[in-house]
Amino acid sequence: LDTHLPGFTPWPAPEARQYRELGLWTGETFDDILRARTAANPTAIAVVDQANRWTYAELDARVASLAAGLAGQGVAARDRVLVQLPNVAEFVEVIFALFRLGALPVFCLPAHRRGELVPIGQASGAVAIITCHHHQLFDHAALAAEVSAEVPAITRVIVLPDRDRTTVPEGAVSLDELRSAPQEFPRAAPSDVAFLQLSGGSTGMPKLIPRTHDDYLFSVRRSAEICELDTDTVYLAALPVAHNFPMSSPGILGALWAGGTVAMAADPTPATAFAAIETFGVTITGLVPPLARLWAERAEAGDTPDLSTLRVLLVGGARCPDELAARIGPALGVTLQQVFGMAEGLVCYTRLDDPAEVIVSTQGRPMSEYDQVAVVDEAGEPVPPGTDGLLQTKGPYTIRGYYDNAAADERAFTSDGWYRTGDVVCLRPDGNLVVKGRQDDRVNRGGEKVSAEELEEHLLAHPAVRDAVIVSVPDTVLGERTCAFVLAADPATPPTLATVRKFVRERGVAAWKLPDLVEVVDSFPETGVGKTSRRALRAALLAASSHVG
Ligand code: J2J
Repeated sequence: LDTHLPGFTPWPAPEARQYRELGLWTGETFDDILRARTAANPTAIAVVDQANRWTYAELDARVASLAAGLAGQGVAARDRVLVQLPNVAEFVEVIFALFRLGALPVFCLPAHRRGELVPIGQASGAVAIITCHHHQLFDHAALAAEVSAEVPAITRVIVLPDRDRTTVPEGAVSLDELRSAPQEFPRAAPSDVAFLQLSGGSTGMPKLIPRTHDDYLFSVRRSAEICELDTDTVYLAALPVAHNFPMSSPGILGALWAGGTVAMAADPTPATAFAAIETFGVTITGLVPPLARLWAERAEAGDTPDLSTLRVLLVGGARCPDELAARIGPALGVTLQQVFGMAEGLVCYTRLDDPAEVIVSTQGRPMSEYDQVAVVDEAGEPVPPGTDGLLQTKGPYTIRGYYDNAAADERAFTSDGWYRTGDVVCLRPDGNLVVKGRQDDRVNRGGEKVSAEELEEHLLAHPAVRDAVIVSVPDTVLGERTCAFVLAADPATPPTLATVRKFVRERGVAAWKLPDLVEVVDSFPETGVGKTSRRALRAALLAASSHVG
């Protein structure tokens, strides 16, 4: 099958041919991998969580009957389906059932609300949403019903019942009642899109990332090799599993690729995750830096469950301070592996046998010798070696365009197909990258990205706000936090942090996007060209806070 999903930008034919000839793209699908691992070792444990423990044979059987059930609901090959599930075994079952059908999961996060899910539903053209009933006291079934009411194409709401009940709300279909007798479906094309991932920090029109079986499986396989996974691997999904990092670096898919075990942690706190490590015999996991700090502090304090099975801790998603990087290995008795990746493609790792200096002070090097990286200035010209510049990349698993979004492509890709990451990096002579910052106004709040533009739009809708500018401010816990500089509509009644946060929350956005600080000012400093100077605002805030002491 040579036709691709409309809205997907394939790699140019010569590159695609080269990646195939080199054996980087193997022509396998995710469903092929599950079937092959099941055939090879049906009784090995594939997935565990607090309530479930499934062998590969059991997972495969569940996938077969759920795929048939979804087909019975009219979900067909190439249909997009929003998946909003917490870290539970059923996440794996659902996405592999969709793969078996040739339908495309769209990976939403449990923290997403109406303000994210509606635009994602519209942009993806989704026909269904699969979610849980409650998670952390929030009614996801009710949210899904709202989203389906607002997005006419979403005609089915499929809900995983809570563990202590069997029913789901009116109007929803229970995932448990859906399973039916297995049937055969045409095999998906390896070169076609397998799912849509989300880009961090996008506005109104979300940027959806189309990843193919060929390209993603290559990155999963290389990641599994670099992280030395095998059939004894137990990977703990501690971060929300729909993120690209716990999904694929090496993540749950890496663990399954290697024939190992996926363990799901209900949340990433030391209390929950340490118990999971002991219970499931976890060997490897991944965290963002603020959580890695929490884990290290907790372990340093002593009296923890037995963590001796844990061998590797990946840390990424945001810059890991060198000081923290140096603490992690000794505190947790692990090898630290830094990972600098992006859902659009390129993933860099430090290697397990790298010298300590490399592991502690760099974000590693690309996983493949076929990754191309360039460090350039604003004009796109290469900067001298060893100086800071903007990272651009292309290669066998870095996309050539977003899903059906020409305006975003125009900004994010060069005319010859390089992805402009927006990251400011320094490429060392030894080939390792050090991440220095961002070119744009995106705030990296402990790994969760906040688009300044998106948050500003929400604030501008508040009647007490005449104008607003979001800047990132350094934070010892999260790395960065969001500060909203605000011009009050009426200086006599300036908006407060509490009212602004409540307002943004009620507009239905993920909690991590609520501003951390509000500073009411009389005017915004300007750059020479009449644009607001975020740099000057940031400097003013730092100066003011040092006065306060
Ligand atoms: C500094 N910034 C980093 C790091 C990502 C593995 C790991 C992470 C992601 C991810 C991922 C960083 N130091 N170690 O997809 O497979 C920032 C950069 C980057 C952006 C991508 C994976 N690791 N970042 O975080 O798509 O700014 O992917 O461009 O969410 O996170 O964000 P995202």
